[in-house]
Amino acid sequence: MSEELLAHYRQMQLIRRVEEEAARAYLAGKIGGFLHLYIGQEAVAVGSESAIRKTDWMIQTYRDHGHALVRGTSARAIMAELFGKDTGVSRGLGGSMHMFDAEHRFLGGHGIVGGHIALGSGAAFRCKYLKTEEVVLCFFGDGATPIGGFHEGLTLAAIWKLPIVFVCENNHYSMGTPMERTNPTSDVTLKGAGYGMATDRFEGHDVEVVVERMKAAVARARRGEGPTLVEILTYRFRGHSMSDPGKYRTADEVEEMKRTRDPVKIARERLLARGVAEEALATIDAAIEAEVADAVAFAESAPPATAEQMRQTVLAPSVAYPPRFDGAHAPFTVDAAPQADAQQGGR
Ligand SMILES: Cc1ncc(C[n+]2csc(CCOP(=O)(O)OP(=O)(O)O)c2C)c(N)n1
Ligand SMILES: [Mg+2]
Repeated sequence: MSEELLAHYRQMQLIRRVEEEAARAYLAGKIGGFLHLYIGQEAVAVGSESAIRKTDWMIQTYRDHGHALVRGTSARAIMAELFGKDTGVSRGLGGSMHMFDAEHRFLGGHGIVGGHIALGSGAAFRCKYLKTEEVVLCFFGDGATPIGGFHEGLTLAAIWKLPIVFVCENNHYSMGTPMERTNPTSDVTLKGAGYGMATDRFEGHDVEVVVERMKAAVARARRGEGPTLVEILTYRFRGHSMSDPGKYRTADEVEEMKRTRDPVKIARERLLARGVAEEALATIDAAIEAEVADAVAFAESAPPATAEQMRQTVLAPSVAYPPRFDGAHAPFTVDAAPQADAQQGGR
């Protein structure tokens, strides 16, 4: 038991340290765009990964660094992605919100709230259609549950008994809006019951609890008994994104949650209580520090994307760049375009 918990502690600590360093780099101006941290919620991704096989699938919202890490994306590839480098997991084009790793069966990284839930059902349909016995875990926040895509995704999964577990990571806020202002009920599982599917609801600060409860839902999906909606009550210790003034909750509330519901702290204290030596944890922590420092150095040292790399990854191969209309090497201009079109009979 301690061996497994040690591995989970290691993963949670890695997620936390990667994100703390990402926040630091963001404030130093080295990371652009959005950055949504998962700090405080780590037990959900780690426990869920432990309940599935490497051949199963995960799909997640924009709060996706932890999920990519547990699937197997390296800290290097994640950090390089945040730094916008070609060596990043999405070749630097996705950034924080769009980590995507086909090799590790991680289907993103999606920026539109609720937009990926029907995609999760689609992936589960593929598993059922091809009889692969694989399962899809589809994660989203409390703020996604009033969205149309949520209801469409759940409806299809229920009708077709798809092998999918919908995991609502209820951290009680959608940006700065508390759940009671976005949902008529505080119990998300009532919505699953409305679609006739199995449900479960529990606090997700203790990784061992997450593993056990997720295993039950995954087993149900694998047995062909259809989807489960699991609501996991969790809490994010940082702002919604890096530009969150945090005025919608008190400092006391955050401090209390950190004191009583920090997944890394809970795991650490349990390991010590089970007789794991302080030095063993210190050794793990030191290895993580080295891994994270290496990831930052890797991300920083990679050259920025060249214009040619951007062209190759943004435009379809058949598109000339800059666009040419007459075969000559004249750059496209607004004035030249209609004339060129006319010469070629229009396009
Ligand atoms: C369709 C859509 N509407 C609004 C937004 C802006 N937005 C980004 S995150 C967010 C809050 C979502 O909260 P929740 O689903 O609880 O996830 P959390 O950020 O708490 O993990 C909103 C409204 C968006 N990205 N997509
Ligand atoms: Mg939320």
